[in-house]
Amino acid sequence: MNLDSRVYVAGHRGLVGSAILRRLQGAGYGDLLTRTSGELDLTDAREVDAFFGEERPEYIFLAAAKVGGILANNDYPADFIRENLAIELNVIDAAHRWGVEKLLFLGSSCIYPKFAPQPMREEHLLTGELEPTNRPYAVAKIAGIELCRAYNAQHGTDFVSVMPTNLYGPNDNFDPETSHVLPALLRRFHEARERGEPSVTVWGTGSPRREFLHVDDLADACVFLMERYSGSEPVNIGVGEDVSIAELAEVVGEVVGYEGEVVFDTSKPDGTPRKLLDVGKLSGMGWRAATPLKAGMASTYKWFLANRPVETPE
Ligand code: GFB
Repeated sequence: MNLDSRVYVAGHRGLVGSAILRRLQGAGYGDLLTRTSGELDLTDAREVDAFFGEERPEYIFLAAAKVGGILANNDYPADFIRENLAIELNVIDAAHRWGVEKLLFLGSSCIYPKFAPQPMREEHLLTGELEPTNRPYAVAKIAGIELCRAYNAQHGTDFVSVMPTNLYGPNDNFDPETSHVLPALLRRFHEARERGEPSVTVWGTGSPRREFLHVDDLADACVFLMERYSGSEPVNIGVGEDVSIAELAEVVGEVVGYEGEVVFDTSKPDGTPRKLLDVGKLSGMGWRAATPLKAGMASTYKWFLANRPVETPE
């Protein structure tokens, strides 16, 4: 991939897609292609085929997906599997038929088995039962990885898959119910401090452990791999260390400046106890994440304050 390659970033308005677009623009890539979901419905095969025929992208970052936190996955299982399968099948098949040079597919650390050995290596995929709260999403994402592998084997395509850990950063979803834990707690602690609430609730027991990668680091790793890696084995992208949800809540409290009590709501699910990635494969290629958690969280909080929906007084 070079600076005048025609690069399509699918899902450019989302957390991952917007970071990849920022990274490519910053590096001087001059022929970038984007479409909003209103302009192009990636779940519609005919629309996708017409788009590929007109625009002829050469490289594709497939960051478009239906994503959400543990409750969203629990509440809308059919949407998560249907939309993600449709997007993957349409884009990967069209990429082959229209002779795309290379495609990078985004998997996720939550598609590894619920009790995979920790830290999880790429070969642990499909070696055990999945976490029930997001199994539909996980099966769809595993299908995407298998689509890339099968097209590479049968058609000689160059479609690679990456497995990012839990992500955070600008353009994340901060909705209290459907978001992931880090943005959800940033917003909840912020509102608790603004309203002078004596305590703030964190879901679950606080004991699950999670690894957090800033999305700008992920974008950098995706461009790094698009330029240097070919193969059908997925590549983990993470920071190589994790924190408990309770420890995360402490850091959120420090960043937001909230000093009230943290209460754990054990009626909410914990999900997978731990999902730390083994990042040996990627670090062996010479890439490491650059953003420490507290610094990344502080910059994300600043972004949230500048972009949060202004609360209209009743
Ligand atoms: O971030 P999260 O929703 O996703 O939950 P997963 C992580 C942990 O944070 C769980 C706890 O143990 C939650 O119980 N948690 C505490 C909270 N407070 C909150 C809160 O206010 N909101 C949320 N959302 N969690 C997701 C998958 O699993 O990982 C997705 O469901 C996706 O498919 C994502 O792949 C990367 O890390 O448990």
